[in-house]
Amino acid sequence: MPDGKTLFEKAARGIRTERTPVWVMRQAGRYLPEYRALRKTVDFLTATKTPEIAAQITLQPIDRFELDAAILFADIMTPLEGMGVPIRFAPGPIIESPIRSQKDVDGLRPLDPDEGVPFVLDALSIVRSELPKDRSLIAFAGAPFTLFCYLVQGGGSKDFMDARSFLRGNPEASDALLNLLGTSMIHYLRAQARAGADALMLFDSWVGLLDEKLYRARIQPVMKNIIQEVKAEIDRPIIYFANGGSALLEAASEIGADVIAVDWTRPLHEAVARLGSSTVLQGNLDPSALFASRDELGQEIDKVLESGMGAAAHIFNLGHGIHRTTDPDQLGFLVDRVHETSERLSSDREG
Ligand code: 1CP
Repeated sequence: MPDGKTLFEKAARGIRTERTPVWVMRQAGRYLPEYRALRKTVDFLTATKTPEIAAQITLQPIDRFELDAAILFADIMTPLEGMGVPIRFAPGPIIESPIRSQKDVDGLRPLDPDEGVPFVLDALSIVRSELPKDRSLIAFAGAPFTLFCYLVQGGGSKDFMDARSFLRGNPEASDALLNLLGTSMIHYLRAQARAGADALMLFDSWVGLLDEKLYRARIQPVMKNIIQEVKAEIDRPIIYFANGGSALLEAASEIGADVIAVDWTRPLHEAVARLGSSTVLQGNLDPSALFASRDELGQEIDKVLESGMGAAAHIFNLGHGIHRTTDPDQLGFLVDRVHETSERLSSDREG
């Protein structure tokens, strides 16, 4: 690492590396026996609010596998308590009093990270001091539309119908809520960068429920503003995950993020064909491929790596979070296979 940049950071900035960096969404979590053991002694909310425990869970997958990045153990809903929304987890987030009117929106306050999420900032600085220098630390925030979905719906849902109807039926209150979430996430991401995060990620897990016209009109401006305001203050690569957003790929790529993370429904070479070869991509193995035989899993991994060769750079990941029933040894196999195949593909390219 002579120039002080990790493999992950080089790729995130569009530089091709001698092998493809790899990490997986939800790598700190329930598929790991050491996580489940720890969770028997402490509930989820307490774990996220205790810096030493959050740091320990963040490092669990790093101790086990040769991953290029750690992602902080927290949740997209973690900063919302600091905005005045009580949340509980069972295991997904539950909001007892959903936001359903302008009055409800007026009752919220913008996030002050030092006051609302000091434990996240402390956890990041612990992890950064313990993480090997050649690994990067990713901090994240929920994208405003995805947070809006949970806040208005009151919890998880297949189609977030109440949230989407509120977006159309109460446009002024909705835009006020989206903007308040946008401003709060700007403060949150900047604070996390200052606390030690090397890269930032925005999770837009439910944005694929929107059509392109609605996304461009109501969501894209909020997203553009986040990227612009964060970048005006700190220089960190930003990854945007627009899950289920293959119809929104062009619109999502216009917000100014450094890396576009894609789900597994379209191959990476299609994303390159649509967005151009200066695009940096993250993804996109189907998480269910980890349940296939080693033969088939190996072939699927190779296909993703080959498909990503046309991008300016590629960070290997799953197309969504690793499932909680996954055998951890399958992830070990994945990491080794990504190393082997991507080294071979890179040297073929050089030669
Ligand atoms: O019981 C438990 O131990 C809690 C399960 C759990 C975990 C391990 C939840 C509840 N959140 C998390 C951690 C988490 N959540 C991380 C940690 C770091 C890592 O990735 O390793 C991250 C990045 C998240 C982000 C998150 N939370 C997202 C965005 C990514 C995605 O998967 O789409 C979303 C949508 C959530 C909401 C959430 N939190 C928890 C659950 C079970 C859910 C999904 C609920 C639902 O919609 O039904």
